Amino acid sequence: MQKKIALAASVSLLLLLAVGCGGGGGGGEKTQTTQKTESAPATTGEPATGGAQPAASASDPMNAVIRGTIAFEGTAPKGEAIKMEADPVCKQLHGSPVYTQEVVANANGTLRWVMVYVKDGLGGRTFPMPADSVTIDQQGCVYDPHVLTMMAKQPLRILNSDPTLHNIHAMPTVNQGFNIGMPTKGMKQTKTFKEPETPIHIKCDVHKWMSSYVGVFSHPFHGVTGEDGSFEIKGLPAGTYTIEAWHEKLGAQTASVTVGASETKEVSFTFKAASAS
Ligand SMILES: [Cu+2]
Repeated sequence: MQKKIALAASVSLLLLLAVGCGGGGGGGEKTQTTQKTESAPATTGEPATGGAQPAASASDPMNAVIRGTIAFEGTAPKGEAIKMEADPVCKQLHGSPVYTQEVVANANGTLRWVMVYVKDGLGGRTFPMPADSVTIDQQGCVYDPHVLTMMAKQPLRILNSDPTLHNIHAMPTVNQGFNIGMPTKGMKQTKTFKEPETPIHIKCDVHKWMSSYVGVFSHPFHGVTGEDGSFEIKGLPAGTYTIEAWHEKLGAQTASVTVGASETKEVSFTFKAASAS
């Protein structure tokens, strides 16, 4: 008796499958899906650090740009040569003095090593993880780069390119910190910060002059100024944003910027030399 019921059930299932396959919609849908994938709009620009590519849609195109420069007013403090004698290996790695990277004025009157990022205005949007990891190297007994930005949960590759012991010590307050000894040249480690947190201070417990800052964000709209002091945040949806510029010695400034779809807006900040220096 039970066998018969089972058999009947199998036959019904076969019939259902046959109906499903023969139905007019199936084939068409498949083609549509393929087309959708192929014709997906290309992302309209890379974010400041070239990481994630947020998905765009017709109703919420992500192609607005906010860009500008970080001007520097006044005289930068005299670059202080780092005393690397404490570790002869570090000293030997350099033929000429190495200067601190705290306040670095560029030749064009701008400021280097400023983190610039969207602080507010993205609402509840979420953004995919960038495909690439972010790298910090310990090279010549300084951190390269001195300031970097990344997304939460994005892998942070830590390298030691020096033939000496470095002890990289991250000191977040929201995230879990880490403290890793890397005694040999070529050592690698990978770490992540799970939550957005800016800034996170990183230092070396062996070489007290070694210092770096990391900005960790829930989105890909961030970057750090380089030798021309400019920044560009691409691939934004239209909206009103709070843009923040942060410098380790000269503080933070914010500006509110409204940008429409496909629009580019300029915003600039001016940091003044600290009077005490
Ligand atoms: Cu070190």
